[in-house]
Amino acid sequence: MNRPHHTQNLPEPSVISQEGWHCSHYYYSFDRSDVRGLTAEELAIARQEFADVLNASENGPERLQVSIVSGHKADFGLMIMDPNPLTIDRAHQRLLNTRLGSSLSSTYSFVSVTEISEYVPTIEQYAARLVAEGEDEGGPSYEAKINAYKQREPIMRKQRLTPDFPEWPATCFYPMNKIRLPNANWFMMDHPERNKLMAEHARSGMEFAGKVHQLITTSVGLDDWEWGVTLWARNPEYLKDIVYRMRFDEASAKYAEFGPFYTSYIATPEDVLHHCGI
Ligand code: 76R
Repeated sequence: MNRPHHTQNLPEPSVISQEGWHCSHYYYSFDRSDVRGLTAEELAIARQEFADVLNASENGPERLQVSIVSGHKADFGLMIMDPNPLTIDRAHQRLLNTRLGSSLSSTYSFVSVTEISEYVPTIEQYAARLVAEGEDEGGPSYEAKINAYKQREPIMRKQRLTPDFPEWPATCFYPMNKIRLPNANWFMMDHPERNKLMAEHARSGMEFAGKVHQLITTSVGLDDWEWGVTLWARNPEYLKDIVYRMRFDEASAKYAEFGPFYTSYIATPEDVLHHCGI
């Protein structure tokens, strides 16, 4: 059969990411009055079911992280990643269908996907940047930096598209936009200008190496904000430090606006139940 010319090199229609993963953040609170209506036996079964659904399962998503939320925005949160957005949503639905599901209210969710930012330099761009910063092209220090970047690049690529969750106790999620005001419109600036601001941003981020990991997921066209920022920190004080530091970067100071912040602590499903007294 002759296919129309314009569809010839197109991929098959699919919900699966072609590169990277889907990523959703879910937040829930317990309705205690509902839980109190359960007998001790029902509660034991319900608790077990809650833990089973959230502990890694064979047909479950590639990544699922549970955390206890600080403050009254939620009791706990899930961050779930998978190539298939329906596998992610299925984990959320399975939780709602457990015995404790009817005692849960969903307080917030955020849908996004991973990608390699357009501001991550290619090896060539990285080389040009080194020369612009005064490195002697072809010199030993230049060569050493290029080689280090060549080794780092595939690891960073994997970490951005299909990340492993860091084993640090504190995490913070918030959505953000780049503003579109007549006197400060991120999307009206040309690429080199945005690139310069993002390079400044990346430098201040790198000052937190070993203290903070970041995952920027994109939600343009998918949710109410343009990006989701997930931070993991060796200690929660670094969350405050990094976000404060970045407020002074022009990319944030002039162009960013932020949604609600959800600060939480990595936990097992059993920890969540114990912590919440369920
Ligand atoms: O991806 C990379 O590591 C390369 C450099 C880099 C890019 C391209 C980088 C580094 N970021 C990039 C893009 Mn970031 N980032 C944020 C926030 O609170 C605020 O003021 C802003 C929220 C934080 C805390 C943070 C941290 N970053 C982006 C983008 C744009 C995506 C696009 O347009 O494609 C946004 C919205 C954004 C926001 N960033 C870093 C950090 C940290 C800690 C780093 C250092 C990299 C590392 O150590 O892994």
